[in-house]
This record gives sequence, structure tokens and C-alpha cells, in this order.
Amino acid sequence: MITYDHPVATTAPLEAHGMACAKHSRGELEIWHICIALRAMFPYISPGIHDMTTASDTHSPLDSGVRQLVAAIGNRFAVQGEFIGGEKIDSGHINATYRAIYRQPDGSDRRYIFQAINRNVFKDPYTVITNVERVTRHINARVLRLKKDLGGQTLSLFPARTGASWVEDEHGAVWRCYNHIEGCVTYDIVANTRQAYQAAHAFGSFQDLVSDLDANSITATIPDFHHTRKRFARLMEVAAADPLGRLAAVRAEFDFIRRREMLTGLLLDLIQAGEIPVRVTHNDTKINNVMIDAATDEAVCVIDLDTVMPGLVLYDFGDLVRSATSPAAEDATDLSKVTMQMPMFEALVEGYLDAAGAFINDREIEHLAHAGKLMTLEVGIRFLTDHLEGDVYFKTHRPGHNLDRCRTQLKLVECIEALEPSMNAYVHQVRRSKRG
Ligand code: GN1
Ligand code: MG
Repeated sequence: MITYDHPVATTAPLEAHGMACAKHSRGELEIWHICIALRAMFPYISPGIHDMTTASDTHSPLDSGVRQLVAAIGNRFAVQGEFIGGEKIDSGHINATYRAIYRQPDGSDRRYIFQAINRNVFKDPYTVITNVERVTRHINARVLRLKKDLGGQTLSLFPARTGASWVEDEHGAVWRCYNHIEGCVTYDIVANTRQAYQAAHAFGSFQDLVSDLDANSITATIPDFHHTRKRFARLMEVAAADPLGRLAAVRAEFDFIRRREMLTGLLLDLIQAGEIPVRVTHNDTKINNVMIDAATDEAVCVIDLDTVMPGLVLYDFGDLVRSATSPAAEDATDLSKVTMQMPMFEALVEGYLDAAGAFINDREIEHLAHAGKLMTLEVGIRFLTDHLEGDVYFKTHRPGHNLDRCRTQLKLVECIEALEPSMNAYVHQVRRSKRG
């Protein structure tokens, strides 16, 4: 596990409020306690920094080429201090992320995140950044109104020296820069029910915060991102073409998915019938997109806002079930380790309804368990599609990586199916206790 010993964020928001707190500063402990108190009151969001600090050992020291690249990118952003090094953050399936350290004139170190947006996935990276600007501005304004201070626990985009929020390098990569939130870790696998509760509460709070954001001001960065019926149809198309001849070896997985076609349209039909609303949602609520305070296990904020766009709250909850209930890694090869842990599901339901119960409707609540199954199936479909297409979407680190990922998802779908009556009974019980 990688954690950081100085939990005080040296962030733009803090400085903007006259609370700059350098490493070892005298007020450090007091400010830390204020930060912790604020976090407890308001688990909060921040923009798409993927895996700034992660509990899995996925960081690699910068080699000299990468070091040069990061220094050059950093030079083009309005960051202060002298570049002294950093590291690549390897987790996350989409963007390329680096952490850089800058020495300040007073001798303290300040960290920043530089992230190159994956242009194969996000066809229009400028729109992604514009969305993130809108979302963060909206949330920062709301939190400031409520708390009068951001508590150092929100992220901000740092402008480039040109004044824009991005830098395009000579290879066409589009970069952005964020402040670094200190004292937090992210988990690929939830360690305890407290973390599960906290994560679900954080995403519920996030949905609340963006509930009054004008959906028309946000562009769909990936159209039909969770249109599971279209995801299914795309798999059928790719399987029919079978460009690499990989289908024969994955017949079992393919048939497993095909037998579940009926599931893919249920929520879409409820939208159509006007029973569940489309709202501005996060859309990528994987458990490692929540920053958790390393000392207290409290959620500080959610990250990775690249796919914030109109969607269903159920997609957000469902992806949490997918990523937070199994004790096995998403790419585990020992499928006997993949299970749906009821205590984790229960903690997710509690945390989520404590934060979102006031604004979601009964139909949404009724489908919480279904959403878990659906999102797990959907991601399984996406991994299998990518395997058949030759691993062109998700970053892979070994042959068959997407197939391994697909298999864990399908095993989890099976587990959820077996437990669905108990999951629904639990949701029903909680709903009754909260709503009568
Ligand atoms: C990707 O970027 P990351 O690793 O948080 C993907 C999600 C998938 C997830 C599966 C933009 O998320 O949709 O659920 O992998 N993000 C995008 O682990 O496609
Ligand atoms: Mg992401």
C-alpha cells in the first residue's frame, strides 16, 4: 500500500482562502483536523484524476525520457516551483497519468497531477475538459456556499501558461493539470464495509451536488456510454465479423452473455416509460475512483469526471456493486475468488441511500440490485468485445487480459443472480425503514 505521511493538501483552493499549508507548517495538524471534519460533513468530489494515489502498487519511477516529457509538460502549465521528479501512475484503463513534484522557494514540496487524455476513447478531449471545468466550478461554488471553504479537499484544474485549461503537445496529446490531494489512497478492492459505505455515500453526494447542474451545459463525451442494448448489439457485430478469429475460444463467455440479452433493455424501457429519470450522473463509479482518507477510511471525494453526463443514478450505483462487492481483482484469474459479498452490498445500499435517498424515486430503489447485475454484465460485454477486436480500447498488460477481466465480470453476474432475492429483500427492508 502506498500512503502519504503529510495529509495536508497544498492546493489552490486552500491558498485562495489564505490557508496555504506547506509541509511541516505550524498549523498543519489543526488544518488537518479541519479537513477531516469537513470531509466527514461532506464527502466531496473532484475532477478526473485517475488513481492519484492507489493502494495497489502501480507506480513506476520516471525513466529519464518520461522525466523529460513530464518536465516539459509541467513547464507549459502555471505550476510553481522547480521540477524535481515524479512517477507514472499505471492503474486506470484509459488515460496516462503522472504525478510530479515541485520544490517551492520555502523548501517544501508540492505535487501535481498531469494527465494525457486518451484520444482514442475521448474523440474530443477539449469537450471533456470543458465539461470538467463546468462540473468542478459548479460543485466548488456549491460547497463554498455551504461551507465557506473548500477544506483543501477539492481538485482544481491548473491553467496552462496560455490561460487555457489544457496543453496540446507536439504529438497531439492533450494534457491537463490538477492539484494533488494529499493523505488519500484509492482501493482497487474494498477492504471493509466502512469503505463501501463511504464510497457509496460519496457518489450519492456527488449526484446530489450535480442535480441542479443544467444537463444541456454538459456534452455527452461518449454517446450511449451505458446503452447496454447497444453494447450488446456491438458485441454481436464484432463476434459476427470475428476479425482475429478469437471467437471459437470464447464461446462459453459469448453464450453466457447471449442468454442474458433480455436484461440489457430493462432500464432503457423504464426510461422510455417515464418511470426513471435521466439525470446528470458520474458514469464511472469504479471503487478506485473514490479518494479515501488513509487515516480515517472516510471518503474525501470522487474523481475521474470525464464521463459526467446525462445518465441514470442506477448506472452509478450498479458500477459500485460491480467494483466493490467482490474480494477478487477485476482481472483475477482464479475465478473461485470472485464472489458477491452481501455485507459489502448492504453497506453500499446504506451509504447510497443515506446520501441519495432524498431525491431518488421508488422505482430507482427497486432496481438497485438489478443495476449491479446489469453494470457487471455490461462491463463484461465491453471486455469481451475488446478482446475480440484485438484490445483496442482498454489498456492491457498481458495477452488475454481483457478476456480475464471479462471472466471475472461474468462470474460476478452469476453470483449476483444467485443472491438477487436476498439483495432485493435487503433493499426493500432498508427502503421501508427509511421511507415507511
Ligand atoms: C474504465 O478509466 P477507468 O479505469 O476508471 C472505463 C469504465 C469501465 C472500467 C472497467 C471511459 O474506467 O467505463 O467500467 O474501465 N472508462 C471508460 O474497469 O471507458
Ligand atoms: Mg475513467
